[in-house]
Amino acid sequence: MSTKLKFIQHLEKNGCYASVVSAEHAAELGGEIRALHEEGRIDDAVYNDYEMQRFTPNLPRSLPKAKSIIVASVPQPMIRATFRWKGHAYQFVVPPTYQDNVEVDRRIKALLREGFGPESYRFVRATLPVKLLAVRSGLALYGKNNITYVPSHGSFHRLTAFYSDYDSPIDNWGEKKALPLCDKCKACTKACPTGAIMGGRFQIRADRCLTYLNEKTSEHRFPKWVDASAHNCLVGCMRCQRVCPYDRDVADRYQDRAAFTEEETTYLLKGNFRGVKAASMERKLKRIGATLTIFPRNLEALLAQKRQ
Ligand code: B12
Ligand code: SF4
Ligand code: SF4
Repeated sequence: MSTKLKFIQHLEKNGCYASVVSAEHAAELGGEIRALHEEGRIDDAVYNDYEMQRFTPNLPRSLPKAKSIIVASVPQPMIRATFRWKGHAYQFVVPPTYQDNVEVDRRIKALLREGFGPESYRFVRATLPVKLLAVRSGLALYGKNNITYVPSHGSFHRLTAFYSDYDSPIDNWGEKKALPLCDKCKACTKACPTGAIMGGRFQIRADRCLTYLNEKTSEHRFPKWVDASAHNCLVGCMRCQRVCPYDRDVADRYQDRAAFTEEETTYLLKGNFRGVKAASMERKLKRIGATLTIFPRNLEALLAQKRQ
């Protein structure tokens, strides 16, 4: 784990973790992901869907002389929402990290300002492959499910990063490391409903990950090879985290944030969202970290299991 600079201690006192590396590593982070794509280890479809500037990072125009990158981890629970449908109430889950991204960034920026006290530095949000950054900075470890883990919160945390003009005396850059138990454990490989986590290769097949499929807009139907029993969240998937021994202590961290009436559930199952009603539903969905774009497909898939 990272050496404890004063601002890092301040974040820890407030329940978050952080580490810092030299801004010179930004290009390296992007280069590593691009190299995997060039080797054919990231499917073109996944790469192109998520590429954007995070895999070819540039120092921000507003801070061209950034000296460091600060990466932070904020604990997050699963979000639960209740849907009333045909006289029953069903609870469906949205995994950690779908919600509150803006609030998380604001909170970390505020904690950084407090942590540095009178030394006033600038913090500009960095678009980077943040798991790789977190692991190479010593903040987190990779699980074989390719999600990152931090002490106390397991994989239930959101990562965010900022470029800064803070010239850190420490550059926590190191090699990638996996969780100690991953060597022998096969729990996530067995639990993955789509075969995305493979024996013999650490890097997952992201194009097979259920999350990749159910984050797409609803007109993209699920491929035939996805079993109807695979679906387990309103968006995303919790199977490989639920079985992980490092998530044992956080597995019951839920927040109940919304309840949808019979009428609202029927509306979400109809699709073709427009007008004032769509706008107000979008606002309600935002509270649980979801958007209208994934309806009706994902809700249909979950409710279909209840009918069986
Ligand atoms: C694209 C993306 C996806 C894609 C592709 C995921 C993937 N694994 O590539 C899809 C849609 C599938 C996805 C799914 C999910 N995602 Co996502 N996703 C991203 C995004 C935008 C970029 C990730 C990326 O860089 N992928 C490229 C691949 C190649 O990088 P990588 O997974 O880190 O791969 C490394 C390992 O394979 C490792 N490795 C390879 N071999 C070996 C060998 C050893 C020994 C070791 C130690 C390591 C190692 O090296 C690779 C990098 O070089 C980030 C946000 C961001 N800005 O970074 C969020 C992000 C990674 N996602 C996140 C989350 C939470 C998820 C889900 C868990 C959501 C869910 N519950 O449904 C799932 C998990 C799927 C999974 N098992 O990985 C969080 C992760 C938080 C955390 N705790 O780690 C992020 C950081 C968003 C956020 N800000 O919180 N995601
Ligand atoms: S379930 Fe086992 S193999 Fe998978 S990430 Fe957790 S410890 Fe590693
Ligand atoms: S999120 Fe689900 S589909 Fe994706 S790797 Fe984990 S268990 Fe497999």
